[in-house]
Amino acid sequence: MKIDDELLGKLNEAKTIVFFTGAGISAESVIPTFRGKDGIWNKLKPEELANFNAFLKNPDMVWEWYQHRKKIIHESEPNPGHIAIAEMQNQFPEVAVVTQNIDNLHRRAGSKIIYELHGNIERNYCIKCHKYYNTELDFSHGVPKCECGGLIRPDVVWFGEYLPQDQFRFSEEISSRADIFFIVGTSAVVYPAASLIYSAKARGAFLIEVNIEPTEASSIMNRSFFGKAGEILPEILSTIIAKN
Ligand code: BV8
Ligand code: ZN
Repeated sequence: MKIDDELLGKLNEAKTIVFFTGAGISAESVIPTFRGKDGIWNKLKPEELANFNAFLKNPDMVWEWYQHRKKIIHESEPNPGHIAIAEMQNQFPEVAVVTQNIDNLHRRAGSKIIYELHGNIERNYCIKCHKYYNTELDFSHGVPKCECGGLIRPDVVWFGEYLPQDQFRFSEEISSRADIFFIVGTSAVVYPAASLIYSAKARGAFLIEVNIEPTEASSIMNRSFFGKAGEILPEILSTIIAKN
């Protein structure tokens, strides 16, 4: 993996770094991606599960699926890719993570500034009174209900639902100021999340892609490193530490 002088120069003068991440950064933590060969979406159709109508029609099935994913997430650890991103905080004045992942692994790896575009599987709320339930839910009487009688749902963004406006606005703001914008482990097909790549480019950010294969957005990258995030990001970090 070659880090050329121009890239080293960019890394030298960079103040604000953004890491835009998707399921691929958690693949080496044994969390299945969505579209990879053993991806989640190969077995189940997103519109069948990750949307509000599906939840209303069959809350048991949707909860069974999220409880299954939560179990996998709790049995997994942040990998060297998550950890390298967290350690970048000691090398640059401002480092932010803008993630599509709901798995909380960036936080567990020690990243401080994290914007969660699609929510977080550790949070839940009542669809009627919006009371939050962020503790372990009791499934002994079936789908968990709120004291108001409303159904409790995971605090994740389903297809056809708006993103949390504050998270998206903060993500847009810092992406527009980024000197370097890393795109790590995402197929960049889900919107409006993927639009941040194009707005960062339009605002002059230096785009660096880290993925095992080219994606929809590869054509606009300044640099593409094809390989595993858990191998490439630690290498980039050690190059940065060596120069500092
Ligand atoms: C909305 C949370 C407004 C839940 C998720 C414009 C154009 C086209 C369509 C639309 C559009 N605007 C809106 C839409 C519709 C839709 C959309 O984008 N559809 C797509 C599929 C075409 N968007 C929405 O519905 C959004 N809401 O628009 O609201 C609105 C409101 C009312 C009416 C109309 C509009 C909400 C989208 C959010 C949905 N929720 N997740 C949950 O997780 O259960 S999306 C979910 O899927 C993830 O969060 C993520 O965003 C996406 C998966 O993508 P990736 O993370 O990139 O994962 P993927 O598997 O695809 O790729 C993995 C990559 O990693 C691959 O490239 C692979 O090569 C790489 N990789 C693998 N291993 C490694 C690796 N790389 C490095 N190292 C490795 N080891
Ligand atoms: Zn309620």
